[in-house]
Amino acid sequence: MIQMTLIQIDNYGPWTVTPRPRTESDLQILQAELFADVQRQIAAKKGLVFFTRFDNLLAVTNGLNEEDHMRIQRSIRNRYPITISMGVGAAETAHEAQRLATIALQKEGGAQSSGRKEILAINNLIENPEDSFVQAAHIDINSVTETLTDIESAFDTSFMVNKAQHYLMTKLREKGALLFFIGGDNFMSPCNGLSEEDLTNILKEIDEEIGIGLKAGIGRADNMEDAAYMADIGLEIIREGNNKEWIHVIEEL
Ligand SMILES: Nc1nc2c(ncn2[C@@H]2O[C@H](COP(=O)(O)OP(=O)(O)OP(=O)(O)O)[C@@H](O)[C@H]2O)c(=O)[nH]1
Ligand SMILES: [Mg+2]
Repeated sequence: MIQMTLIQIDNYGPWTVTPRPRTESDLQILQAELFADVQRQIAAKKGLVFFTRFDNLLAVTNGLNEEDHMRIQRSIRNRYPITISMGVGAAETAHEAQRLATIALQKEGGAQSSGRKEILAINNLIENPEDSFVQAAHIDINSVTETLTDIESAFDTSFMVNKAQHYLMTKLREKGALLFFIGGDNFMSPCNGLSEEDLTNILKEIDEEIGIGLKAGIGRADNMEDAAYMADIGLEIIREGNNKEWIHVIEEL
């Protein structure tokens, strides 16, 4: 099972414009610092946070219990001008886990409700460590430096990376997997239940449809940190073979 946590800033929309619109750069700094802060705390327990929409962060949190979540909320409240609510869910696929986490939080009130503050809404947690399992795919664009970064304008490269992201999200979502941009030409997909054949077919389809070549390292572990690390090793092995493989799975360190 994969466990996911939705982290949502409480009443953020109204706060950004009260008593008058706050300087955009300050909001960007707040969002970036909150992401880094929550990442540091969740990473300490071998989880991983994705910046998603910044006011809503999604994290793979296998290994974090109720108290771990509460401590993060308290620490943010003590140091920031905002509070965060969380929803937690665990399921066989990442899409289902985040859906359960989201529904649990939505039941406690809206994101723009001034009455909802620092809620921890747990649908379910992984109780038995033996049930904890994460499959992660680290997906990367082939030769982005030669074909885009060193040739196209920065904005046009970003546009192409975004296009690849949209195609990946669309196809992975149909299989119950998620896909997050993690910087550069890199994407991370928590993808429990996705077969190697399905992922290979998705990468081949995208190459045919938009001409962007992708490769994926896949890692499997009882926590996100180790799964992502093994996925990174898988990518390196594909590179060593001059990107001939579409995917490479690593299950043991
Ligand atoms: N978040 C993240 N970003 C990375 C990682 N590795 C590389 N990047 C970023 O992605 C950019 C592209 O790197 P590569 O994918 O190695 O370069 P490439 O030209 O596409 O070469 P190949 O992928 O080997 O075909 C780098 O300049 C970094 O900005 C990583 O592990 N994580
Ligand atoms: Mg690349």
